[in-house]
Amino acid sequence: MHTYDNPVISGFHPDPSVCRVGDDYYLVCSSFEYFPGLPLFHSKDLVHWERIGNVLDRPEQLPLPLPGAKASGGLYAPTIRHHDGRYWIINTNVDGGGNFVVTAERPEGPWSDPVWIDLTGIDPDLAWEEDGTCWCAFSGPEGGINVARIDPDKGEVLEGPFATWSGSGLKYPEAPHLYRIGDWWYLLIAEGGTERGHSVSIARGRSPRGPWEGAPTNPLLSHSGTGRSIQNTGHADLVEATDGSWWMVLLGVRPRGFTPDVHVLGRETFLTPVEWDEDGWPVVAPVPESHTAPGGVWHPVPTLPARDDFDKSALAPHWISPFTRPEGSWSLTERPGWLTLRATGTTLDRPGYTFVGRRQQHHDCRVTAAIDPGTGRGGLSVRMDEAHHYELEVGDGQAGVVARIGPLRQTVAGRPVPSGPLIVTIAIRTSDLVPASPELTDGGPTGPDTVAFWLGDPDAPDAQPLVELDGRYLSTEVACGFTGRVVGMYAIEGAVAFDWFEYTPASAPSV
Ligand code: 6LW
Repeated sequence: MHTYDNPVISGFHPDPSVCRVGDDYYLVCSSFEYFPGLPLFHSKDLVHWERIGNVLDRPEQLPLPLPGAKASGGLYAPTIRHHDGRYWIINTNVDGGGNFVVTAERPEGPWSDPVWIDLTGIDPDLAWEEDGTCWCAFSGPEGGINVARIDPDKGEVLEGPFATWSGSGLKYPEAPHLYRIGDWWYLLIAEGGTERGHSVSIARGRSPRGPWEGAPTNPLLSHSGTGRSIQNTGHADLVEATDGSWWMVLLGVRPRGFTPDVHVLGRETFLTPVEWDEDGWPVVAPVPESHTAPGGVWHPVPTLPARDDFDKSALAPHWISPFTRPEGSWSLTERPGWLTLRATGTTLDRPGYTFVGRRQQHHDCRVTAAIDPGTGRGGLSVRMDEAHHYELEVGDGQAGVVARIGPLRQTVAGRPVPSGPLIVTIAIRTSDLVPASPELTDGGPTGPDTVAFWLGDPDAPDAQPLVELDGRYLSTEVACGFTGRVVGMYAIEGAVAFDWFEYTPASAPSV
């Protein structure tokens, strides 16, 4: 038997939804203001997940820039299901249009353009009765769980919506999923809010209309008030594995640092086993740091390459951009073997800039890139949002570190650099391993990590350390919102070219 470690998808991949088609599992997550939207993964064993693309990767599917978009806006929680020979995803664009359905013959796509549904609220789900009747459960604008009978092909509401079972009384009942299992319909929800009080609850009835009976053991799952290293567990989806065992994917966080401890990687996707008791209720153990893998299959998949030499004709699907990625803002052909970014905005402090990055997926990691600023200005940035980001910026013969924390913005550690290509590095280390520099915290409580900036590769003799900043200010608890850190390349003046980009987990195995 094999053992897996949680999270099964690290970095900000919240609100996971999973379905099984034969021996294949597919999983989709929220992506908020980032383009392309809705990352889609494939697995043969529920443990090893390979990103196979993004569901919304065409401007006509996702009008960009998202009108009036803001950080943590955009695409909230999706649901993926397979029915009648097609893959279905229902989702909410809170910054443009509301709830919609997209379908595909193959999970790799192409996915259809959105069919919009006149339902308000978030966290829509899809479930079909045997006669083909389709139900959409969702978290209604009044804060309760609602269900409506819909035609998902036409986007028509045929009945309802009407309020239904909304949990055991905790705040924010949301993330509903309907399942027909045996003689029962089950309604799984999250309640308690996506912070430390997050939990999973369930009810059952003889019809999607109810009436519903809540499980006597609700909440089924909560880490609230425990000392577990995984917190905020909730927003779950159930799946029966090929061997007949049952599993739950859900979101959780891995906080770091001194109390009140903060998380920097966003809400990640975790996997935990589900048993059924003699009364037909699911029993969910606390989410384990590691566990015996689902039986029968162990199917490792290719992990993200550490280095991208930008020698392909398209950007790999894990590259994401906040709010938009207009034609002409990036090129892989202008300078073959380089990614050339052209400025569309003059600052990272307001949406509309050119940025191409990837999720930070490890607490300890190093990002190194070869940059040629030419006559432009840009560099490497680690960001939460427009008001919380650090960057190593090169331009006008100078390299400097810029820190934006809320209303404060400071340039530190500038120094002259020769023209032409140079190597720049951001090294992120957890405080547990490397106490933050005393001058940073005056010996006070340590944050989750430190973010160090180097000219050159830190392992090279000619490397020059610039400065080391406290990582707590790039955490969700400080920045607020639903995402996690993204590290990437940007241009805010002219054209800036990148020969390669390397992301190396400092201690954890690559995902
Ligand atoms: C998601 C909802 C939630 O739609 O946050 O806190 C939203 N819970 O379930 C974004 O993740």
